[in-house]
Amino acid sequence: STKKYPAPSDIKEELLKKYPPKVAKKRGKAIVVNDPEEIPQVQANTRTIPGIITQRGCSYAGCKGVVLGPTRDIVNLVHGPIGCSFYAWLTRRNQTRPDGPEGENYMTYCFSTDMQEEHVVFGGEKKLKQAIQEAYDLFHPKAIGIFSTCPVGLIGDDVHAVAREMREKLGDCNIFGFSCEGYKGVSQSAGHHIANNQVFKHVVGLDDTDKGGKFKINMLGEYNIGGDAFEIERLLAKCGITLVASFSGNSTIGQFENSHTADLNVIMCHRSINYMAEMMETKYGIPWMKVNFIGAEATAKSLRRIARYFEDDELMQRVEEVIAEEMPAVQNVLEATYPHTKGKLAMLFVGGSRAHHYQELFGELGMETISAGYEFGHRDDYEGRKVIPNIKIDADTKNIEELKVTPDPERFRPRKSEEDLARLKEEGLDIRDYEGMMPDMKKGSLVIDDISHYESEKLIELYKPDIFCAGIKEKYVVQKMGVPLKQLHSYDYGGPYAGFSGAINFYKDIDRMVNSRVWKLIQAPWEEENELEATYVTP
Ligand code: CFN
Ligand code: HCA
Repeated sequence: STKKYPAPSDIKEELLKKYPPKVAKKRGKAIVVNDPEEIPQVQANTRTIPGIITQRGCSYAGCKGVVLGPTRDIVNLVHGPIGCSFYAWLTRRNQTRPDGPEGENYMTYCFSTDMQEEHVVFGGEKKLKQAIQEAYDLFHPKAIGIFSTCPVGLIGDDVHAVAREMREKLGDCNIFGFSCEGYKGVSQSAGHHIANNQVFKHVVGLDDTDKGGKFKINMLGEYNIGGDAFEIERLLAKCGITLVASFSGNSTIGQFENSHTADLNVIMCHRSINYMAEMMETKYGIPWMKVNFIGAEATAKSLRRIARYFEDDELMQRVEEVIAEEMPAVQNVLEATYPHTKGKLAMLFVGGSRAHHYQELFGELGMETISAGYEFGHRDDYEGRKVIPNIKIDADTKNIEELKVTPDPERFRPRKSEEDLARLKEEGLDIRDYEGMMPDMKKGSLVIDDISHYESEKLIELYKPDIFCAGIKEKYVVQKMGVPLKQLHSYDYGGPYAGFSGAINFYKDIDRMVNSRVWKLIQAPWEEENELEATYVTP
């Protein structure tokens, strides 16, 4: 890049300067200057320091909003005050086809027990039973999931006992609870884990029907934000790959029940769904492999990896044909945008996988990601599995129980033997090889976990990036600073950004954003009036 900015170590120092010593020491461990050759250790998945304005959300958001939210035919019933439901009501832009072949679809509904003071004082189980009965009478759904919010855990309502009782009473409705109170764990991440456990325990494996298909996969960690899953489904179908289940974009409970019949799990967002993949491998023998459909090159590579895994010449040839068919349109748009986007600087602070995945797309536009970080990623998401081979996948989440999973004597079927996997590795397909954010970022880029609001403002001042990618809480402050912000959560109003057509959409949107002069014309309120400055009290 041609832009000049201070050395990353100076920037780090500048970010920490304002904090009291103890806070600076802790934050310092979460801010690291990257070196892909010698990956530094980064502090991640630790509690946010109180008083710091974080981007993070809660466990309930990770369980209800993220993992179960995109399911179509499970009634997602929130046990708690109405606000918890309202703020998780389709705000994530997980889509559903308006034109069917849906059948049941409850995604647009907002189910809540509407907990009141009376229930906090005298208990809310009765109200919960009534709500389940009401949902059942109205819709006769195949399944109802109950999500605990903070007060439920505080007063001790037993949602699992209620689920059991109502399941027995109603007979033909699968009812299960999630103890995903917002305060569990340190972020959304704990909620992912809780969601994985309960879906695995109560749903996966219920339907053994072999539904046919030669190359059967599940797509894990794809949530159909802005219609991404539709584009991926289109590509898989075009290649002749059968999608048994998707966890959980555009999914049905029937898919989950049947998902153990697949021959491979491919994982998009490893952070949110790795638990499911590990448990399915242990119990049923289904191997898993990381893929990435964000970026045209990444999409091509991922399709080739899947074809390679199945070791089928016809499939490999078909995948090449599809890539050759799709690429010219992508190249055309890229040729038109690249000259305007080349050399521009991006910063990505979002979630637990996109801050990494979207660097591919920016790379295709010739843009450099100078600084990036996750809200709630773990160390393996940053440092990569390869550099820390013995990392226990979820070692640092102490307060979420792991399910005890053992091979199912009847249904365990190793899809590939250890020898097969070793041979594939020799031939260039190491299904266990996935890299995190840092191996893919340049030396000297600044990696920051759980970035604070203050730090992001400082970063923008110092780097003057051409685009900042984050979420709704950051969007307007950043734009008032004269920098366009692309929401990498909801895509604002855009998308899909996955696959080949998604890449085209992204190139066009980013070109428009980084080359618009409108942001520079804005005068922020604090440029007109005196700013109120506060300093931390040092104890
Ligand atoms: S769709 Fe995913 S891709 S599931 Fe996760 S870690 Fe969130 S909701 Mo927002 S956009 Fe984000 Fe990732 Fe996986 Fe989304 S980067 S924060 S919990 N996320
Ligand atoms: C969540 C959901 C979220 C929030 C997005 C944002 C999403 O974490 O609860 O902060 O703008 O993608 O909808 O990540």
